[in-house]
Amino acid sequence: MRYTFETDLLTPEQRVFYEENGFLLVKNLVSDEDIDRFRRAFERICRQEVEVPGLVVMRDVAIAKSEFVPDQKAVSKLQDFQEDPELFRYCSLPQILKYVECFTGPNIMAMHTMLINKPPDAGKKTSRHPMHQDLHYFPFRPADRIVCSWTAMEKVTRQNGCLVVLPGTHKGTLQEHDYPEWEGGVNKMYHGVRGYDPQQPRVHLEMEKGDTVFFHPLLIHGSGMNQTQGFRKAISCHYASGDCYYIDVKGTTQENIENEALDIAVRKYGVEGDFHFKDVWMIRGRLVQGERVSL
Ligand SMILES: O=C(O)CCC(=O)C(=O)O
Repeated sequence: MRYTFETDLLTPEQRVFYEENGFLLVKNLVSDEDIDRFRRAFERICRQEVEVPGLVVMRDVAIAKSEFVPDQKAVSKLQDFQEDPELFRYCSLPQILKYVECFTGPNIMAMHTMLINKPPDAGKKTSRHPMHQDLHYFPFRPADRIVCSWTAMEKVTRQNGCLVVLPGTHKGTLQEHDYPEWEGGVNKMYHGVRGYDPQQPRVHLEMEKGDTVFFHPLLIHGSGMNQTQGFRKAISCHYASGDCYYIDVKGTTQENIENEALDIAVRKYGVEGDFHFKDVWMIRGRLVQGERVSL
């Protein structure tokens, strides 16, 4: 088996399922109590009661273009919450790390953190997340030692825009990504697989609060429009083995995201000159288990 390690946690059926499909859904992994704490931490940030270094607060394009409203309804996503102890607790939950270890091995870095607050769609379908591979954003390898955990903070359904995956696509290669040409606009950094064929067989991952899906960074996935009036919430972390290494993405399909990420980093950290894509990731990464060998 190439994608999973032998531990005493995964059943043979679960291992085979991940090997074949590139994702694994675990029911009821995070308690209601923990999720309610994450929700309260999110609300405090939205009310601007706490300041978190490095945190990126994003707004949906449909909202960003309208008048700014300073409350949680304006926030579509928090990114890089590694300096918020309450939210970052998610990344070190022992029951999550036990699963993560099956994909990364014992040295574990939390590399990328997000809380997604998918807003009710304002009619322009901008709440969709285009189909993409997360590896597009990462200048580190090997891909097989990277995994995402994504936990539903409430019931997620096709109606409120659950995750959609293309099973087995983790066995392919990294594809070219671009901004999709959507009439209503597309959110910042939401690149999609170029020339994506919507006829490919898809699976909608409907989940209950606390259910968690682990998936491979080459798995093509996205999420649909939120057709309800509620804000669909999920919390996620991308983990990588502490033994992963950085690569130079110059001259590869990832050069477009490198340029965009560096532009943002220059504005965010005020850095200039000798600052590289890998530095963006070195700053974000936090060790959560074992040793930080080379990341
Ligand atoms: O939570 C979602 O709607 C999709 C998140 C996602 O695919 C991502 O941020 O890479």
